[in-house]
Amino acid sequence: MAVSAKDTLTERQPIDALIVGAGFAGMYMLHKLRGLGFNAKVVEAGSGVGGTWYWNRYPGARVDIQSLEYSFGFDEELEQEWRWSERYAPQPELLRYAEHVAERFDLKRDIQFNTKVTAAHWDEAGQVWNVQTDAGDPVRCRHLILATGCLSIPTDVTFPDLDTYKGDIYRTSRWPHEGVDFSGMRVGIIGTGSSAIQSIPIIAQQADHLTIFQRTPNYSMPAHNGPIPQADFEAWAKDPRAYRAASKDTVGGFQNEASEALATETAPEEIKAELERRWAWGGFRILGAFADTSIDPEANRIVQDFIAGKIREQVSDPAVADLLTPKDHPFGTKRPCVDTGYYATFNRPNVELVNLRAEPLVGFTPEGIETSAKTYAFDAVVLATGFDAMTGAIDRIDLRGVGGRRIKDHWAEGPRTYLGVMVAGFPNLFTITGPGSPSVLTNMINSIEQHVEWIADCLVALKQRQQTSIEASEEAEAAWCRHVAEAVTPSLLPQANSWYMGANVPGKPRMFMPYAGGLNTYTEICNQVAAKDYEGFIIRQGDRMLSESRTFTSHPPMGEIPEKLMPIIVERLTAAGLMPSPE
Ligand code: N01
Repeated sequence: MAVSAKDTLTERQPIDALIVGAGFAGMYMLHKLRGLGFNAKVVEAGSGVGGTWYWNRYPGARVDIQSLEYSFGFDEELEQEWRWSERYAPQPELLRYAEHVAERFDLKRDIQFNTKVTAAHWDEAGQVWNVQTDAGDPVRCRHLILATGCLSIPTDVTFPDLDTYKGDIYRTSRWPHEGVDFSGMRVGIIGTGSSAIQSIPIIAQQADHLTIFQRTPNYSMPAHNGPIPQADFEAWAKDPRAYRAASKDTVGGFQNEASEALATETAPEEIKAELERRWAWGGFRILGAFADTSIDPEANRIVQDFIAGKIREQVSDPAVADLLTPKDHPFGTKRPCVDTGYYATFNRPNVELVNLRAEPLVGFTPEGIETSAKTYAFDAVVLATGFDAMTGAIDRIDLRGVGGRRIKDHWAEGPRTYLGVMVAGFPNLFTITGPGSPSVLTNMINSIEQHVEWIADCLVALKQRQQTSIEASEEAEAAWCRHVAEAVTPSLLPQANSWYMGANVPGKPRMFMPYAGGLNTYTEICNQVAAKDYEGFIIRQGDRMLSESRTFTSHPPMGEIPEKLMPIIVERLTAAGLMPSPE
């Protein structure tokens, strides 16, 4: 008789590792641990693998990092046998890829679908996690690995009288599997983030009329999607290992021709040529044009003005173009969007832009949406209103560590982690791409591979020495949080009301959550920590403390900083109390 994941999850002996989530992170973690001889299982809330690509099925959904780089590199055969059809793969193809990976490595036999983890309590005496799911029987595991995704829980945003609305309501993040046909309908969409920017052009082609409710415009760059350019494919095919290594050895985990030139020291005609070249290339390449745009407001303004010009070029009504131009945050301080035909969509006669800053949204009526100016009638409304990012999936679990301490209390003033991987007081709990790691500032799949491999190495090291638990020390966690702040404070990133800052969720502590020091630097730090016998971690065997390293000293040396930027950096670090005031 076949044994299912469900049967083995209820064994009396604790399993080695329970992984929560069967997205790319959970799938690779399972594969890696199984290969190392661990008894690992996965629970997944959805009915299939794919995580982000399982849930976000809205029209136009596709990846914003080139597919040649947004795919697994851990297995050469997998890499060789899969061919992406486009530069930026669409969601259905990404889901097929996830399914292919699951099939190829026979993952599903260890995944229990349609199951949510509701609680996980650390049992100090037994040195195990007692995990409760909504599927019934509790699970005991030595290690609990949260592969729950950074953008997996939609915000709880609601609107007055939403329940009175008689039409259909769709959320981009929970799109019906059978799809939606908007033909002949009057459709409204709330939000203008990446999800909306990708779906609007497609919905506009289908719907009779589309009304877009915008509160804050975003920067969006053209994907110039299509078949993978031959030169790019050849650069990859020549040596996929080297290509992958080059992607990982970058700040963002993808190749971006990052320049060291300063915009403020470059002649205007050279700036224009460089920005045009990168705009024509498409996607995030423009982010790497100049080294000072992420720090110096004057340099950032140059790119802002360039993009404003591009919006004016694409949108025929100057008033609409002006409304679509971001003015409240520097370029790159919210995750920029990558679109296919977004701005041109506003030239269609069936598309209308409503500026919620001028006419705030009052609520819903049975017919549609009411603003302070008028009521708009719709057959269907789409909510593209975003996610409770980075912490949402974790703090919805009743997670309790040593002494019953709740993660929610530990994170009351913002998420605290060591290396974005472990939390003080929560032994044997790992987060993949958790807060305090580069995660959402990078090509996620390269971040995922780094995390999975580091966690797997850590579990092997523990097993070899028969150690039963590992836990971040309070001191190392505090030092890491300080380093996370040091990494972001010199930049303009904290200046936007972004989901990176928790600003899109009322009551959420304002704190820049991801690590902005770069994937390459971060990887080096994690490797150093491991090489120093897991510096900053407390390691136990039963109730015996085996090693107690409380410090974190593995800071990387500061890279070379252009002299011109030093005063800004010093001023920001000093103002934040992260550097003593110069006498
Ligand atoms: O969410 P968002 P998203 N009334 O938070 C508006 C990734 N992603 O799902 O800015 C009116 O960016 C809100 O307005 P404002 C990517 O990392 C990647 O689009 O708060 N409006 C905003 O316009 C991305 O950054 C891809 O003023 C309200 C929008 O809703 C992240 O996911 C594709 C409102 C939310 O935008 C999140 O993107 C999609 C209210 N009460 C997503 N509440 C790829 O390309 C919210 N809004 C791979």
